[in-house]
Amino acid sequence: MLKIYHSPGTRGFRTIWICEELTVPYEIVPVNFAADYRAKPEWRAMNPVGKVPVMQDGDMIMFESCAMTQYVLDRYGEGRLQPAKDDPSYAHYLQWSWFAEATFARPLGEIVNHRREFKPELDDVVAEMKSRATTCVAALDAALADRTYLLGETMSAVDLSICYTTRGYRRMVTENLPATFQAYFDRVTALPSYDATVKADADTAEKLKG
Ligand SMILES: N[C@@H](CCC(=O)N[C@@H](CS)C(=O)NCC(=O)O)C(=O)O
Repeated sequence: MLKIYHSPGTRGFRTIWICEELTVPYEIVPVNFAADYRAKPEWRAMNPVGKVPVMQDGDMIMFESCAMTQYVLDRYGEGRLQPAKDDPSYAHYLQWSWFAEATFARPLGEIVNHRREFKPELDDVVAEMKSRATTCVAALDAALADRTYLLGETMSAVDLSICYTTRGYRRMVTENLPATFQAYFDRVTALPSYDATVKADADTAEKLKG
């Protein structure tokens, strides 16, 4: 069974959600997010830069949440939640998959890192990162103007990945999303798999406390 090494509230949420939506069996291994734990050789052996999440499938161990999503889709998805490579939407499937982490999540991650390292935080730095993230939200809102999901009328894994990042945006920047994007976020997070993922995330937090 897939093992997802996850700390509550972090990017393992993406991997759990994709498994829930595809009904791929998985087990969560709770990971202590404390920096000193992540710096230990035992964790660096799992993730050499000391981050979470990590996923294990048999002897295979990998990090990077969007790569993990793609692995689960390719290995266990049976064609669900992604277009075929010869489908006209495939290029934009790749585009939004990368955008979710490399462009949209990046300024949000920088706010978290900055707040951890700089006390008091530098307001201009945080404002710049918020502005970059808000530019991403505006781009998503515009892209959704004539469609239900980012690739058109069919939901795909990119919608889950983007909505995971949007959780961070709502927490760190603002809960006020532009109307089209808000309706999309509500639609995607109404999936039963989303509630199951929120519960799995909360259960992981409980296990770490206990
Ligand atoms: N691009 C990586 C980012 C991983 C990442 O930054 N994870 C955060 C938690 S969501 C983390 O471990 N941060 C701790 C740190 O950067 O020190 C991915 O998608 O897995």
